[in-house]
Amino acid sequence: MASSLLFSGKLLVILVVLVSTFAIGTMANKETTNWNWWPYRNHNASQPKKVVVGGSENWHFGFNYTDWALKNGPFYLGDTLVFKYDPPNGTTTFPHSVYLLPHYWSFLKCDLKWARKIADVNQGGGEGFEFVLRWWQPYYFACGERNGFHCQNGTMKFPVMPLIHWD
Ligand SMILES: [Cu+2]
Repeated sequence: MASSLLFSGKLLVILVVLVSTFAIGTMANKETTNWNWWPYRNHNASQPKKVVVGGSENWHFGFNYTDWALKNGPFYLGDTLVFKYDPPNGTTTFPHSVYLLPHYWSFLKCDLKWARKIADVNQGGGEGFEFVLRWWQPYYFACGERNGFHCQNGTMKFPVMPLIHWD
């Protein structure tokens, strides 16, 4: 009887240690995601940054931009997203563009009906098209070409919820 009490005591200690380790791990992970329910965060580098969407991949068909945004966020108010894509020419078979979709449902469906075009097929050349995250709101970016086909089948879409600098 005494030994089994001792045993369950030990088990409890192990459980507590395991659970707290897990909790710390989860909190650490949260720091790297874009989807923090609390918009304020301590942040040393308060200079707005300029980020090329997709990094060296730029803005093209078939790259997972939602995944890219999750891994490269969080983004902050005042940050600039740069969309780079070739304007149409003799060799470019698939021109691109940038649209803002109005809400999560249209984002899921790649429904362009109420979307706002923010950059046409020619604006991604050179230094690229720059978009500043000015408002504290979710942004749903998508390529609008081929009536949503690039968005749906080419995964040319991603959400951004900018955070607010606390310092
Ligand atoms: Cu496209």
